[in-house]
Amino acid sequence: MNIRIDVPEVMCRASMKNRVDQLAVCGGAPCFAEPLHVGRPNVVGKAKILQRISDILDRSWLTNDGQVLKEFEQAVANYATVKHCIAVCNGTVALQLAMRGLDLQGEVILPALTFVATPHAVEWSGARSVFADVDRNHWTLDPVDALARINPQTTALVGVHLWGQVCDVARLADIATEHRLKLIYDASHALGCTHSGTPVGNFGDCETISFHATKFVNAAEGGAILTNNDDLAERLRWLRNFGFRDPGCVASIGTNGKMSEVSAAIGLTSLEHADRIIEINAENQGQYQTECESIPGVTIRQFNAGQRCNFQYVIAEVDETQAGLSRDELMNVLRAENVLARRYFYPGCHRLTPYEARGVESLPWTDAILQRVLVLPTGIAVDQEDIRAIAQIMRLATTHAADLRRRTTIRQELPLPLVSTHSYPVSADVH
Ligand code: T4K
Repeated sequence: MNIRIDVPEVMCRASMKNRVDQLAVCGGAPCFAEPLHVGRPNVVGKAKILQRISDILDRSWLTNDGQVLKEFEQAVANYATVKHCIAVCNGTVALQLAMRGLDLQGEVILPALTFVATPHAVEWSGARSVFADVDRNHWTLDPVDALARINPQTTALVGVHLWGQVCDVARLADIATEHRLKLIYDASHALGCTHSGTPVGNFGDCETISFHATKFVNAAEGGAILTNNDDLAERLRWLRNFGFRDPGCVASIGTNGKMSEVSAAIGLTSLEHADRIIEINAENQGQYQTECESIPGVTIRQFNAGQRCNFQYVIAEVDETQAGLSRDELMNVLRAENVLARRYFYPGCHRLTPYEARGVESLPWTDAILQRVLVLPTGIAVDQEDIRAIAQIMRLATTHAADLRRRTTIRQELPLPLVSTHSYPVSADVH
């Protein structure tokens, strides 16, 4: 699946800045004429997508276990070398169905350092989220803290392979076995990643994927549950289709979690480019690492070291004492330059309204990490020149931190545009 992608000609080239007074927070023009988003979809294989959609329309079979959906499920299963892939309408529903399929009740232990969809899915399934801290090195569910929170009400552990870093799957499996707990992984960020050579999709009772537009393989909206468990796979197929076991025979309460043929067509085409997108992401990650090496207090985090990684997120860790600027101040500097850096998943799920009201857990590593993390743009819409310009902005800002801190503009958090009106060229040619 290593297909060439003609990386789009980005029209809005950066203007390189050399002096602090050129920074936008000091009154200069933004470095980028148009916003550079985190999560810009990798739109690839446009001609192939349109051909597939045309075929779908000709067949007049738009959803409900269509031909393209089956092809997509098989392709994902092959890619992850897992027995079953059950594709659904999004990653949140994938989590909800996984939890329903495994009959989670009582309490479920999970990290607070995740997108809010993870605890929400626990609550939708009727269980209660119990947040545990993350491991200081990997930033994934800490087996020691998870173990300490197990009580007779606990029914499951949910690990999150955050930003492609695979959890400590061996220790979590041991704990789950010893305490007879179900084990689910939210692998929304981790398709294509491996642990000890085993691809994500093969761990725990099942793993869930997101194919949202912002993911490196996308179906516009989509998700999937991957499992090697035949019974669970069968149950999930009923659950996704209103509980129908056969036409006319409802086996259980179900929902409508089906993926349409059009989404499957986009997903299948995207998956065909997965390896090339990973190569581009890896190049971007390497370039960020090189460019940021000499910036005090800014470290580009290396995920899943020694293993295969999809590099779909580039994470800068900002150490305020060395950088002279806080993460938020640096984010404001970048946003003023039209680099829409994000501080995912601040302030942590434990501090979001529905969960905070129950009393905030003490999660020291989660809180510390969430003060330092800045997610930078990557994917096929970003090129090496852009990365050089982004790094140069951060270098100028940290070099002149004391000067910048005297300005009020550095404390102004610019809102993110809800909908972008800018049209990026996409790659139409696939070879
Ligand atoms: N578990 C984890 C660990 C997850 O991270 C997620 C989702 C889930 C579960 C649930 O999976 P899904 O149900 O979403 O399949 C985004 C995504 O919406 C969400 O999928 C993702 N994680 C989360 C980390 O990020 P937002 O609210 O930050 O931003 P959004 O979707 O508006 O897009 C971000 C930026 O991307 C925008 O500023 C502009 C750009 N963009 C976005 C879209 C949708 C485009 O340029 N084009 C587009 O079509 O949530």
